[in-house]
Amino acid sequence: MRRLLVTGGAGFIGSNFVHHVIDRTDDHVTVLDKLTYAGNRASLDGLPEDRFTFVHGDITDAPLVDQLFSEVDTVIHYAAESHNDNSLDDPSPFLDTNIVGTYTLLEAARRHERRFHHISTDEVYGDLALEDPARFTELTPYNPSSPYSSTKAGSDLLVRAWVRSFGVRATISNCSNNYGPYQHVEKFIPRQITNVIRGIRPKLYGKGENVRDWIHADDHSSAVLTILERGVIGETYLIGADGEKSNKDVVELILGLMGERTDAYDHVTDRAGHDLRYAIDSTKLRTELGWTPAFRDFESGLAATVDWYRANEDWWAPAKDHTEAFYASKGQ
Ligand code: NAD
Ligand code: TDX
Repeated sequence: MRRLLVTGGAGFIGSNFVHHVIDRTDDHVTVLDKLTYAGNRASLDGLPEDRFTFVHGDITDAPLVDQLFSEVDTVIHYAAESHNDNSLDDPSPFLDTNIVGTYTLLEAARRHERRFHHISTDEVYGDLALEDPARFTELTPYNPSSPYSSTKAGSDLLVRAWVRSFGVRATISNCSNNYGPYQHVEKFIPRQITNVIRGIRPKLYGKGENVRDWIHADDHSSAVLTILERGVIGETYLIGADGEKSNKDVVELILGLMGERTDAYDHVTDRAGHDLRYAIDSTKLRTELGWTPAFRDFESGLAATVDWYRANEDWWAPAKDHTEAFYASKGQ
């Protein structure tokens, strides 16, 4: 039995990973989460008390981090400010959590000689042209566009430096866009699903031609568990499931699945510096570590996600009104 510390475990992907690990291993999991606007304790309901501990706290709190690192073997670092649009509004918490927070954890990993896995994003590589057949690989140069992605890029580089300079036993994964249940309504897919439930027309930034490479959060979790079990220290692994879709196609799919006319959406003000296209080549993870995604059909994964938001309004409704008020203030 390993003792795992999961930072950001009350967020969308971190909570998915906690359930994934509890269901498939004998490990004990401690979650450290600040419960920002994005964290939701209810996403961790139902976990067995003898295998799960929740600690409400901040990853920049060095004494607390030090104490928790002394009690575990392995740390999986999900905590972040994660939304590009918020980073354009106020970058400051992105610097604190994504940069200073990651630094605080790395120093503790170094002192306590703990195995560390850093969760990151394909956005560190910038964007690709729409018609370009190329995809990101582990060798693509870093070229982040937004305050969010630049702080994630900075955090990746800190991890690499702590591996090389101090021998910290760390791995990094950079994943494409996740979808599935328990995602905050500020993000694209849940925003549009909950808009339709509320009778609001979906909002597409600009022309809606931008492409994202969608992966189900369950597949992200299985990939991270694979890296923890078989990954090589110091290596970076890209995680993706060949799920490229334009935003327009996704909105039309959601509308169709929800029984609405597929043209019943609005074009709104584009995101500043909006990345055109992301696409992941996950050959390294698949061939070297033997990982494969379980979700192969985006439309059925999306249909199950629509069903989840229909059935779990109590989970998302408290955040919906002020999220929409924020977007409305920016013409989005
Ligand atoms: P999220 O915003 O849903 O969750 C973030 C969690 O971190 C929340 O529970 C929040 O309370 C917590 N947190 C924030 N600041 C903290 C702090 N200072 N101390 C402790 N906890 C803090 O984000 P998510 O979508 O689940 O993303 C998780 C990670 O995965 C992030 O590192 C993100 O960069 C990465 N990622 C996300 C995606 C995606 O599509 N969502 C894709 C690739 C990588
Ligand atoms: O209302 C919207 N309309 C719209 O057209 C919203 C909220 C978004 N969009 C567009 C912007 C993007 O092209 O949809 C696409 C997806 O937007 P987000 O859900 O905000 O995701 P993105 O900016 O691509 O970043 C996500 O994937 C990488 C996560 O939020 C990051 O945490 C992760 O690193």
